[in-house]
Amino acid sequence: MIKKYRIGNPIPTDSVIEEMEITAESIPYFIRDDDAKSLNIHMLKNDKVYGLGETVRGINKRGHIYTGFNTDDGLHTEDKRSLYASQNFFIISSDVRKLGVYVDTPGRVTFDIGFSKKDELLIVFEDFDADIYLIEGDTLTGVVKEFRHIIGRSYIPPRWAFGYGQSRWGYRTADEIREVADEYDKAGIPLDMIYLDIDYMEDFKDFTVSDEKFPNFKEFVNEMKDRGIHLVPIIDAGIKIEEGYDVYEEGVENGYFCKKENGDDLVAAVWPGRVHFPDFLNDEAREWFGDKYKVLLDLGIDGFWNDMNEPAIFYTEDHLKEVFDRIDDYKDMELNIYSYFDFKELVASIGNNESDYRRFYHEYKGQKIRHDKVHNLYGFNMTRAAGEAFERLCPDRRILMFSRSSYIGMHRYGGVWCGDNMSWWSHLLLNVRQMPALNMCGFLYSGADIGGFAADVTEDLLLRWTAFGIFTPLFRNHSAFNTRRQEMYQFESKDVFKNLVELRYALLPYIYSEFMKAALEYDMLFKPLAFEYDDDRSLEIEDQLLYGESIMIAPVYEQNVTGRHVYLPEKMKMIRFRAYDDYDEEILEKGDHYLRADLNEVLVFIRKGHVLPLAKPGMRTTNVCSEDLIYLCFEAEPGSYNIRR
Ligand code: MIG
Repeated sequence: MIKKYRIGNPIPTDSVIEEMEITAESIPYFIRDDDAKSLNIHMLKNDKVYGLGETVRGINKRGHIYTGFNTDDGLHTEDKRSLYASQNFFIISSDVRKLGVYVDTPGRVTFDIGFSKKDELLIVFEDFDADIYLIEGDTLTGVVKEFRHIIGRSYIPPRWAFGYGQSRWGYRTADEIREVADEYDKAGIPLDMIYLDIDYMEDFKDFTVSDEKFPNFKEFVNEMKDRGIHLVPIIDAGIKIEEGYDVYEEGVENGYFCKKENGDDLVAAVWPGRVHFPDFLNDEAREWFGDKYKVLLDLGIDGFWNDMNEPAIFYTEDHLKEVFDRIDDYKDMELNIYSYFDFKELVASIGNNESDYRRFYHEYKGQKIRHDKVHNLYGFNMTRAAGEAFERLCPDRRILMFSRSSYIGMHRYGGVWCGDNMSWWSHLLLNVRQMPALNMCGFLYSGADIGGFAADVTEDLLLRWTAFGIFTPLFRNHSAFNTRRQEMYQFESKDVFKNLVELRYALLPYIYSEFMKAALEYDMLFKPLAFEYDDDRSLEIEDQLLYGESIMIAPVYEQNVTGRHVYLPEKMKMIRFRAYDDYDEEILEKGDHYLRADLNEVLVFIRKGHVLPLAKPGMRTTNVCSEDLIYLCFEAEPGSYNIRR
């Protein structure tokens, strides 16, 4: 059962699409404190808390404090409270109750989940205006499904977007892209996508392509498409201030950019230098910006990733000026231990400074609203601009779209990637733990930068991360320009990478079917064990996941090991894959096992009464056919598996 309550006078977010009556009574279970602008709920000793989407730490969120305030922070350490997304839905769960809570508020909100007091979950609002949805159900999956119904169906990408994609910040020319495709083909490693980072643009201007670096872009897109490879360009939020640049000029002329208090367009700086930010919250501006994607669609592009849409800010012109004014004070000063830190802090304060979010306004639903009040909706509405435009421009085609920043509601228009992680083993594990939480909030087409974005990857980390990445719908290897090259063909074990990616392609009928079921039935693709098993051990497993209806996975996320402990909540059939057509099978009893999983091996466990179909892989998703499948079964008939095409 789901009920909607209201606090104050919330700004609508459009995250919930179902019309619901507001319940007149006060919010049950919670203690409301109007002075502290908080809601407080007591947690039972064995309550677990699941959800909150893309955040740090474990599957069970208890014991940390999280802030819903979208932040461009490239260092995802466990002390962090905010990352790029605000996905304010969680479930408090024990054998006594399963209570889903969606806190719908577009501004800053903090979830203190047993951080200050171990048995209290305290929600503190910056503005005490919010819609609160409470969902009581018998099962975790039931609660999730009810929630997902009211926020609408999750985005479904084109089928080819379930292939493998190579990306890197720093592919500067068409020839470099050709080389990536050639090397993958030479190594026999399947590939469907190559991503274009900001390097493809002319001076980092959205919807332009550098003629010098990518001459005859349209032909190039076609040439790659003939090879079965989709080019997927990045789009940034900031629009370069430059006379003669149509996007800039139209935006200024029509008043489509975010404005300061005095009505001037806000001037900030990001990659292109000085920029304006489109007001994606303004219906007209959103439509205008969405139509711009047509420039690239017309060149044959059919997928995009939206970046820097928290929005990330290197500095605003006004704040920079204030900093320069204050720097003068330090000129004649000898920097002692205090002033040294103050000075450093002062200079560092120009980037992603929260005070900048109070310097500009949106025209949202007929009202002028200061940015910080609706901050978490910015990336959502950038992606919505694109999604709504695709519906207008090419209603019969699916376009690939995923974003860095997000809010619930955006899941209807695109997926997410988890931003700038590091080539760290702990971030592989974080990737594992974020997936089910993202799924709960509706974000099905998601994944992290496989191998890690920043820092230098090692071959074994990339192998292990790939062995998990073959299960994430968004399966993309991405890295920053100043790191060790991270394409699979750069490493010695090309054949192992080939086997892993081929296994992904062999799994495509299953992955696609399970993704479609999750989308159409408002279900999750990745589930913590606790969602289907209620024995004490299952409730605490943080490094194994159920994946679709048939299997459990247990990724290896530690260096220098040749196996791992796996807990089986029931009897299952283990498949130890070395390749799609080379594997060991063994039926294992419920309980604890230490299982070998070498660098070239992937552990999959078929659940009782279930079937795992496998196709013959191909170099592109289009070569993988959903007919003539091999069926790996555990006490089930092959015909019982329902393939979705
Ligand atoms: O400030 O476009 O998260 O994936 O490679 C960095 C360059 C801007 C951040 C994205 C990353 C991308 C990078 N971008």
